[in-house]
Amino acid sequence: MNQLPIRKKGRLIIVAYRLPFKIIKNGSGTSLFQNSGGLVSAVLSLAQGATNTSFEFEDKIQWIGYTDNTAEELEGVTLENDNFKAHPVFISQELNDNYYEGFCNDLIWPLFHYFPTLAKFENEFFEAYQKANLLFYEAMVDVIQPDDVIWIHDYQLMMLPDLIRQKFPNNKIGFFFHIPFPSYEIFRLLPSIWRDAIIDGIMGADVVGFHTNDYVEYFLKAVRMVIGQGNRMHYVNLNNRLVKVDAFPISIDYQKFNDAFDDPKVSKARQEARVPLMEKVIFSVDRLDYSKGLLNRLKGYERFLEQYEEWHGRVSFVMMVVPSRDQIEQYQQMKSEIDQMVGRIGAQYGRINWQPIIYQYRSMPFEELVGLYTASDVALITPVRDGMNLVCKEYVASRKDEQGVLVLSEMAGAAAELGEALIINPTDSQDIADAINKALAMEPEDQRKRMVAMQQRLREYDVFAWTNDFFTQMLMIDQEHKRLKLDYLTDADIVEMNQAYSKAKKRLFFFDYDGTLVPIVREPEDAIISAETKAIVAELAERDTVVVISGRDRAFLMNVVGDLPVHIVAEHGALIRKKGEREFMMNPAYVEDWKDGIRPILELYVKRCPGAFVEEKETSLAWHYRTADDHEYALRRAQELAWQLKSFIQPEQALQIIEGNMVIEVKKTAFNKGTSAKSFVEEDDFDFILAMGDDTTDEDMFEALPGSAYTVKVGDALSIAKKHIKNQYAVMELLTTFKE
Ligand code: GDG
Repeated sequence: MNQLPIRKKGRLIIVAYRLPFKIIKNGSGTSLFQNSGGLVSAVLSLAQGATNTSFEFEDKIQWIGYTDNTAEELEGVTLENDNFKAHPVFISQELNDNYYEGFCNDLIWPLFHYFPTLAKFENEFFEAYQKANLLFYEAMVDVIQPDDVIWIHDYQLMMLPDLIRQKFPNNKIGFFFHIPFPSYEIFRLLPSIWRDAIIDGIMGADVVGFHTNDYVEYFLKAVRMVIGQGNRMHYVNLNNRLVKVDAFPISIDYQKFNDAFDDPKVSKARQEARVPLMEKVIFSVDRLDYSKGLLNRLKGYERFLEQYEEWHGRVSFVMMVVPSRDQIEQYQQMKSEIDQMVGRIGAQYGRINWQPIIYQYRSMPFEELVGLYTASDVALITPVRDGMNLVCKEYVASRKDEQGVLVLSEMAGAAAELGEALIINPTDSQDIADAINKALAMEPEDQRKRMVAMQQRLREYDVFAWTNDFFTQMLMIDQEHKRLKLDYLTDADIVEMNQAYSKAKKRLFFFDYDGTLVPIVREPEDAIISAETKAIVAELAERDTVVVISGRDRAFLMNVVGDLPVHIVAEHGALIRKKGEREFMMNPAYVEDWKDGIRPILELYVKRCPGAFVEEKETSLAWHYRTADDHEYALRRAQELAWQLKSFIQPEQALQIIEGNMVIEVKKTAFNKGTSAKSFVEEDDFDFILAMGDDTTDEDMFEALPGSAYTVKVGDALSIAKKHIKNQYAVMELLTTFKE
């Protein structure tokens, strides 16, 4: 990965639901026992400089998280070890029941894993969630220092980024989401106040990370639908700042699992595991959870036994289930269904000397886990929904012998990266049965090829690369901000510009029309340039080259500025009328081969949105909703339409969707205000260029002009223009200052 030249210093603050320590009381005092999870080691490597990021972290890592201990128990205890300083968040039992057990685990977890029928929508859950997020915030307020970088984790803390942002606008905040972000149809099941709070909360971060591109896309759609903000590639522009939303597929400490193969304790565990087992071993391990597809797996295995008799007596399926939340009724019920099904399969297919399933309900030490990974011929991972799934990655990494077959559900985020696995649909028992058979029969050479390919990918993007990637993005957003920052034109700037103007011999002006030469008005046809403005532009055009560059059609522009001695660019560069000529020339790059496919979609949205209408320009189609009866409703429809168009349009159509002021417009990508402006610049050796515009489409123009050009954005939206100016009246004032 490319390293950025800039380095940034500061402390690292991690916020996750739980502190990564057990607090152990011993005789005289207390010690912290650090957990060894993936996140802890990733963060540690970052702080110890083992990961080569552009951040240089100072001091110990500050970790904010919940602890089971009470404030009294921790009174006087130093919550620090060599690497971390812990800042505990105390949450009362009652609050935690409604917050963690309630909102997080009885609502968000099932809903976001596509189990809406298990989701409980209780008002007190939401209140508790807000209160608990505030408790995390309060635990941090006195910890945060100006250069600190804050990294918040997961669905328990979705409101925290914005709480911090309000008080600490300049600190870098990252947010990573470890579970799936669902499609909008699921997300919208949440009451709208909750939806708003979640999206607003997360959008307080600078960088928002998910495991896969699908989750990114679903989240961006939720942002669009809930707060009405669209995205440009991976950026959402909140007017005063940018948020980057991207995929960062979490990984594992590859080397640790790969090296473990040769660890004597692991070898011993591997050998011991094989002794009582049959010729072939299938293995699985997961927490007890409905998302993990445990029953689907058993059904698939049952089908396999039913159909592939040749394997009877030759295969052992070791199914380890790690206890989790089994105090809850749903989980108890699931567990008893698993118990029954394991019993039934054993009773039907087992023999005195063969047990088809060895099922255990417990957790294991690391060595036993890797011992089992490396003792098995097949890993059978069948979640019905899983954010990523690390077990499958650990299985691949631990196979230093390059043997073993991974059977993996397409519903795991990891499936996007592990294409060489046998990918199955967990609801399809036949699919699972066939995959088990194929895996058991797979030739060693085929196993090796697949394993090596997957290993190479995981080695390159391990958990350290993941962290590095995330932090690099946090830094890059700073650079993007700098590029777009708001810098108003000062009196001194105007004096400097006037001097450059006087000195110059060949001067070129670009003016956008709506919002620049005329104020924005409710009815587009009422936007008629005033006589006063016209006179100012005419005076400039007497001496200099002036281009009026707009998205409007040619008829309108001819009507309003056709009598001025200016060049006119219509429809974002598709049509150009040169000064003094009568006719517009069509951009030769334009091919009319697309409108019939797009028009019906826009018309459908006219039917769905009373008052909206389609405008057909020569080279574009525009869906206007300025005139819609209900603006809020129309805005939602507009967001939906833009979304639908984005998924409908294929890259080879070379079409672009422009989200303007109360209008969604579709046009060809072959030209824009940038390509058009450039063609004028190239016509002569201009030594003074000034471009002004207020619209998103003017960004193309600002970007295309040479570095020496003056670029001025009208209004305060983020822009790559060098300077901003308040409004259209200020534009006129500025133009009157240019004298020969
Ligand atoms: C969430 C998302 C996402 C399990 N049993 C034992 C044991 N484990 C370890 C595994 C693995 C981890 O627990 C389980 O990780 P998963 O990713 O499979 O699942 P979740 O806990 O649901 O995690 C998930 C993850 O966050 C990260 O973003 O991938 O989608 O749901 O590391 O090895 N470890 C030991 N003994 C056990 O008995 N030592």
